[in-house]
Amino acid sequence: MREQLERGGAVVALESTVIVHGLPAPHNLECAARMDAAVREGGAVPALVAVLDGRICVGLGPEEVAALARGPRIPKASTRDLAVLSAAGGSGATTVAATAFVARRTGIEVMATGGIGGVHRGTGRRLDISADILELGRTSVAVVCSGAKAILDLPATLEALEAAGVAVAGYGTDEFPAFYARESGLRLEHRIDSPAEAARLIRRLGELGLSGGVLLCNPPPRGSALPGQQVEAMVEAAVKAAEQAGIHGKAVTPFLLGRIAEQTAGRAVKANRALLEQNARLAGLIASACASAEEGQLAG
Ligand code: PSU
Ligand code: MN
Repeated sequence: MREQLERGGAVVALESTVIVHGLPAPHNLECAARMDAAVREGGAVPALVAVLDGRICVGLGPEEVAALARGPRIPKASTRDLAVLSAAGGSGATTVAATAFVARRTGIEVMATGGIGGVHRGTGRRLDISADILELGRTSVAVVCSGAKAILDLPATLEALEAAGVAVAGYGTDEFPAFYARESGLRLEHRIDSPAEAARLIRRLGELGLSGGVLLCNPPPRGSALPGQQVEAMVEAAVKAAEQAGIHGKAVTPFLLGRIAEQTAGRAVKANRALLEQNARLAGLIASACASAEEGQLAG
């Protein structure tokens, strides 16, 4: 991974929270392997990020990935946890926020995930806005995702992204995808249709010296996406259950995702896996396009 970066090759950072907390075993380990392969198919080298015994690791070996997936579950680590864990010799699975920060510091400009965190429903009563939004507002990294997780307040999440200065573009779509579903009814102002176009956008971001990142929103594959209305009904029920159970803070996301997985008899997990793999592949293609654009410029 390091040699690849040093010679200006394409590298894609991957977050580890989705492996530790986002998917049940054995799907998590299988999905990690599929994402790794998908990034390579796209022509790039994957770098899974995690904090292990105080070390901030970029690129894990197969045994380390298997240990993450097998458990015991290490806690979710967002940006604010990085220094604490690293000082105390602790371990953590990095969220999109922490992964973006680590990627940028390492010189990686593209990462892939399923859905980013955002503004939770019911935030009027209890403030819950993911650090993913704040981090992407100050870290110029491109995140290939299927929008924000469907359990969130999606209109409010788009507003928060705007306020934070994060560029948001649909990949082959004019709509903000709803993670499990291809449609949300929320229109996006910008659209990208090829890895080369995405690479140009990422390059401009750097040239203009903008501090924020870009969200490239890739809808889930047609074959496994769930209907938008079904997703909405399930999310509403799951949010009520979380409130009744008094779940809040960083436990909310894993609780809601787990609940939805149960209710769809695995279809949500299947959709989640399919979109993660697809996003990893696209991120690989985009990182490759960025690397060849750079080479072209050096040559020219
Ligand atoms: N996408 C998934 N599953 C997940 C997550 C994303 O398909 O578990 C994780 C990501 O790591 C994201 C985090 O950064 O949830 C957001 O959590 P919070 O709302 O606590 O910031
Ligand atoms: Mn939160």
